Amino acid sequence: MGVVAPKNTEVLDLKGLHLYHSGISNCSMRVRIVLEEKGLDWESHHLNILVKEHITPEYFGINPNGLVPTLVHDGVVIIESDDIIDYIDDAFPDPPLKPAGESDREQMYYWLRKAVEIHVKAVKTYIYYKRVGKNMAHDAEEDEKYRNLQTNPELLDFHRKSTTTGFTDEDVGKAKGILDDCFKTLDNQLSESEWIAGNEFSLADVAWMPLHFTLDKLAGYSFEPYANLGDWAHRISQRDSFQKAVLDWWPAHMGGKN
Ligand SMILES: N[C@@H](CCC(=O)N[C@@H](CS)C(=O)NCC(=O)O)C(=O)O
Repeated sequence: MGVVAPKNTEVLDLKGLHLYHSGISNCSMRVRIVLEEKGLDWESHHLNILVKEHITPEYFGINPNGLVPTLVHDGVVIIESDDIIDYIDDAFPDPPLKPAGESDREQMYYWLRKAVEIHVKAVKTYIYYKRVGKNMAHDAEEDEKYRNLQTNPELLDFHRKSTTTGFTDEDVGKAKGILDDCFKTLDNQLSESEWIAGNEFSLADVAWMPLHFTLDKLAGYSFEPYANLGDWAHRISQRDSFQKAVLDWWPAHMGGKN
């Protein structure tokens, strides 16, 4: 979706880079990783999604889906993590996080879009079923507030399921099937190249590392069968950006610092 015209016009006056994000959110991690890789100064607007700090008319006025992350750059509002990190790489090209070669770049965009495309049906469904949904207290008044603010049908349906019937074994089986296919393909890819889209670290690696991290930490998804992915994740975990963007923001009650 990229750039949006916000209803909450207060953000139009913001100068510099402002990130609305959550410590635990894998989509927010992507943006924080890119900001740290590029050594940019940014202002944090932290919203704890576990206690629904993002479910307010003010925030829906900035991001019409009521999701984190949202980047505001000199008053320009950008939503959707894949579009945000692509935008940052264009606006601040040093060091570049898009491969120079055409086929590597196509591969990068394929995996970048894929990460976002499978988010609700696979990643979110699997994590909520395994972990988050069970820990989230539901309150009728809060649920009504959400329904009044949310207009996106896929998100309304997800919310309805997670607050009423829960996800079925079939939903979760489908989610796991999608994840298994992706990780199997990525594991094969990483036997041929150092990184997901060729031999340079790129936005594709940025997009998938948070999925690896949160599926492991929050949902106990097993990466045992994927040795190349294990090696790739280890290499990323050694980068400064991983410490600053992922570990430093991981919630304290889950063993992190935030
Ligand atoms: N396609 C969006 C998905 C954003 C998203 O689902 N964010 C999650 C955290 S990773 C969120 O805001 N969850 C809170 C909610 O669903 O209310 C993106 O890539 O930015």
